[in-house]
Amino acid sequence: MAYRIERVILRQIRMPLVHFFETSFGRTYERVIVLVEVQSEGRSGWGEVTAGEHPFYNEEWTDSIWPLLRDYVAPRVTATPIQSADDVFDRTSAIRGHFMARGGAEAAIWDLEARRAGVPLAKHIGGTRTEMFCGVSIGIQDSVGQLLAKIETELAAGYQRIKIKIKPGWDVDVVREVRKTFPSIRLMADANSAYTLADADHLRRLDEFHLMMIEQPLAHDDIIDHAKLQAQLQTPLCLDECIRTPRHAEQAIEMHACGIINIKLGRVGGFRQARRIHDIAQAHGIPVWCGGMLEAGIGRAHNIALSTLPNFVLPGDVSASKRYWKRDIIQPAIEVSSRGTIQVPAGPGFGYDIDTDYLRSITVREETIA
Ligand code: OSB
Ligand code: MG
Repeated sequence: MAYRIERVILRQIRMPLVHFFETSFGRTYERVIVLVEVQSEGRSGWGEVTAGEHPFYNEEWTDSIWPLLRDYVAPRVTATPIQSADDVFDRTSAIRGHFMARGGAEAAIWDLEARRAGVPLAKHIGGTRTEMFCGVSIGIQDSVGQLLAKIETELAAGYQRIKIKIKPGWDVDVVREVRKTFPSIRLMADANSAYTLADADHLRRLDEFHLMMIEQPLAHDDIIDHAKLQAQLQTPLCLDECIRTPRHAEQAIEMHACGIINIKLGRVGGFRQARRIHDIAQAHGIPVWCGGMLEAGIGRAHNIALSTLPNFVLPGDVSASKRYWKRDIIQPAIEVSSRGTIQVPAGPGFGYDIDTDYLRSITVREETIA
């Protein structure tokens, strides 16, 4: 049953974070997020573009998304009827990169299609789980004491694993303190490309702390150096920034550049590519987990659907709305059980309602492409 996307509505919203979030490339106090609404036959589907405010995680940022979606993606998805959301990634394949902008629109169309069919998005993408496992990502803090206090709070809330951000000067000594205080928790570290292969000896000092994995220590675009580093470490590497396409996943696995893959919907261009990467990893016995990009509720709800695919066997970075927002843009807010799980909603589409009053109040830019 083909359907036509009649309208694409872009919105930019501003939302202050409850706590700042610091990675090796800087601090974020407020998110500026682009949302994509697609309309067809009186129904809407919603997507969230996961790019940051600056082109530091990848090349996309808040201001690159708008013209890309308006001038390149919207014309391609409205031109002719959609046969299946699974074809949408290919419609935009003439565009090099810009996976987050393209993925935001693709995810909106998956949501719309699931709502048309009256099924949960999780089921529509082929997911099987009814609950997903949650960890938290804790940014770089002003002191180790603050970090230990935050970890304590998150463990008490039930989260199943703790990820801390590291960078040169905030790494081995910090991890040692965390391990001393919490000897048996599931712990990992994410460097967001803050090191080079010249730091291999230094990074090897992390082996004694039995981390579940070290995420993306080296350059955002260098699978080969990660393979060289992995050969010198006991701790499994997990790739985030490096894996943008299914082919990258195949190459990284073939070269033993990682033992685990973090899948982010935006980074790879949406559900179709995410599922392919998931399937490749599964076929090779490589576990995956769902990463986060400080999403508001819509992106978070899409991440929950993605995490229902069977090879999402490790706790990811998708956690409760209240860790980020005083008020989320969806209702109800996303909650995490005391066992550190999120119940996958059973309603059609991504399964939450848009809080339209709140959304209107935080919208700073809007444009309709018909
Ligand atoms: O590398 O996983 C990352 C946030 C912004 C950019 C990159 C990353 C992150 C996180 C936060 O780790 C995950 C989250 O809580 O959404
Ligand atoms: Mg990461």
